[in-house]
Amino acid sequence: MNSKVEELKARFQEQMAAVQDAEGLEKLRIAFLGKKGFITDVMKSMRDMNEEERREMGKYMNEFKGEVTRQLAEEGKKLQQKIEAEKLKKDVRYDISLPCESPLGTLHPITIVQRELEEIFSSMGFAVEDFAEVVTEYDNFEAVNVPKHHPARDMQDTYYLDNGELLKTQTSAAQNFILRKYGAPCKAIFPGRCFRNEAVDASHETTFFQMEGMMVDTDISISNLIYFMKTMLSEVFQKDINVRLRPGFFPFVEPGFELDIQCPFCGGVGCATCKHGGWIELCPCGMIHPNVLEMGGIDPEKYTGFAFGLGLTRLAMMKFGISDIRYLNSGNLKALDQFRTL
Ligand code: FA5
Repeated sequence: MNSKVEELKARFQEQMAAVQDAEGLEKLRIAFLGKKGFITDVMKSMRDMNEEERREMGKYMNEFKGEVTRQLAEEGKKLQQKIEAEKLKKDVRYDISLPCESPLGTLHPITIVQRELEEIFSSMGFAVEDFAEVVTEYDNFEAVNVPKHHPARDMQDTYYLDNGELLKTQTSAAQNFILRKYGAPCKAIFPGRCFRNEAVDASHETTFFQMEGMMVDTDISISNLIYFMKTMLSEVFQKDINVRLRPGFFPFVEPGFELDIQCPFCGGVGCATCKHGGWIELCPCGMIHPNVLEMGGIDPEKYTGFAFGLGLTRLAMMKFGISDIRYLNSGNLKALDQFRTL
């Protein structure tokens, strides 16, 4: 009986000495420890032995099994170390003090303007919020006072999902969420990507960015709106900017306005950017409609507020003098690299 174990031990040592790699080691493990391996075979054959023989054989085999397991693990570790040492030898060593050959990336012009605006508004106490791009019809339209079949929906056709949700057409889709999250008083901006089924041209894209802002408190009036807009635009263009309000219709504000800025490039004299009119239409805005406040859980008898929906993409175009909106989504690095600022 002893000789049988001795023979197995010798066979194991012989085969272990011949192991070259992880694959060979695994084969050896299966040959000895596997379900149909030598050790299992011997263990099974113990059923036919008498009790004394079984006890003796059991002891030898358990010791042998432990030894096999230990040696396999040890050899596995050695092989792994060998592999890593070889890999290290092959590794190309870089001199990190050498100048970088590949060009550095740069932030997208829209990201640059978005971050700048976030900083300006944060410094004025506004929270910066994010919202989904796929939204419900309720958030995009109903919650901002645009019920089903309202003609204002025609101007904002978009892409619908099979489950009835849609790609948001305006950052106003987050108004209800913001009002419910903060209640009153509230000061927040929420930039975001918007989608519309548009005929694409130099100033219209199917995918573009807006930055919405809202302020709700007691006694908020249009003068607060004008103050914040003027301060923000003067920071962005690094000079005093004159603004004017024209009446504009949006179902979620009453009264509603189009805020124009006096052309920062020609000072209002007239140039190609302002199409020689001296003013540039930049930001629809107005006093939040009482229905919208109410749907957001805020008492319109007690609170008032303003909201604006800045065309972030258009602002970036203006800031960097980009003549065609299509450059911005083109992924064409040669085109985008012209607006490198960092
Ligand atoms: C709105 O989307 C309103 N939600 C804005 C608003 C918010 C009004 C809060 C009142 C209170 P409008 O559809 O005009 O409004 O879009 C706002 C701005 O988004 C536009 O002035 C323009 O700068 C930009 N914009 C709209 N459509 C496109 C487009 N297809 N491509 C690029 N920019 C666009």
